[in-house]
Amino acid sequence: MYVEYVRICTNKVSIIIRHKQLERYMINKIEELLAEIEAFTPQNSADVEAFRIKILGKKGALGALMEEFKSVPAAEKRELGQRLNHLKNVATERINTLKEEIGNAAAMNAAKIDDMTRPGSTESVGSRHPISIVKQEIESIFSRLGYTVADGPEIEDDWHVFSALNFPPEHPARDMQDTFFIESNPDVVLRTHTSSIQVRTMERQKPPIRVICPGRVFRNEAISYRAHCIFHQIEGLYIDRNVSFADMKQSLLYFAKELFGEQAQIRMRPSYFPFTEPSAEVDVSCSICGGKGCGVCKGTGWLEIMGCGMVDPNVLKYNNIDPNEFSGFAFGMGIERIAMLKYGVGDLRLYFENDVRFLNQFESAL
Ligand code: 2NM
Repeated sequence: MYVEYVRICTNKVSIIIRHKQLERYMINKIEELLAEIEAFTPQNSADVEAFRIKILGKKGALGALMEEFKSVPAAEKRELGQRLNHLKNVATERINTLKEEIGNAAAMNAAKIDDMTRPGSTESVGSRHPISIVKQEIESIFSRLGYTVADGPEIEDDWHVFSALNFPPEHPARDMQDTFFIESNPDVVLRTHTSSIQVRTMERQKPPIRVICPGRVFRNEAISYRAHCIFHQIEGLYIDRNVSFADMKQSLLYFAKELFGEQAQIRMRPSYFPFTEPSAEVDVSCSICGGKGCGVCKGTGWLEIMGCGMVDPNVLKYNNIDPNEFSGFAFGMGIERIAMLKYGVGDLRLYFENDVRFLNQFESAL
């Protein structure tokens, strides 16, 4: 019995000793950590974060103490709990302060101006698209001849794109292969030329008419270095009394000289368009070789720049203009093609890719 009592007794004593030791151990540990927190001098925000994890993290020093706190007898819990709380508050506050200080220092460093005479950084400005530059230049040349600029819809109907322009019902341009139609309604088409704007001009206005019509046009074509399903055109129309082929020739010569330089010459070759009769292709003398023949003009000395012709009497009639009283000429050109010749760009697709390394190379006064 006695032996048994002593054993129980020493057990109790050893438990008490163990608790006393644990309490002392924890107080020491808390003091140590408080000292460590005070001495901590991080170099950067990564240091602070590593320190936070070490002290306050899930498996950090505070967590370990909390775990041991569970074994502390109730009588000692009050004092030790206060100490642990104090440690947690000190650590949290210190880490938050350090985070803020380091963040501010980084911002200060980034904004540091070490040379007050250095020029400021410049904003990069965009440049006008080459198609837009050439379009404006062409508009400007014809405006000096008294033309005004007109606009119209890209989604059109059969009348404005084909019928009013004397395209016969079986004309190949009306084929699905060449023209984009709306599936549910074949009367709705994407315009294949900007002549549709001129039909709309004739609807609104009586002669004299002097108008140029720039815009996007759409054709069902395979894309290559020289063709695209979307491209830009400018077409011109001049209707008045006694407008002659000679007037057209002189106007287009003036245009060629303004665009390509005083040395430019033009020639006309017979051609065919449904809306003009007679019709012609206009070539300009090659500005690369001066007409002697080179790679660009394929040895001919000439470059094709546009089509033109005297407005077919049928077109005038369809648009309620009396062909016995009025006559006119019209012309049309692809802006991409003119821009290719002007800038020596070999691949038309560059105009549609919007690569700034390409676009940056163009400058304009306009
Ligand atoms: C071209 C070539 C020749 C043209 C004709 C008309 C209109 F409205 F008077 F009928 N507008 N555009 C025309 C004439 C267009 O482009 C190559």
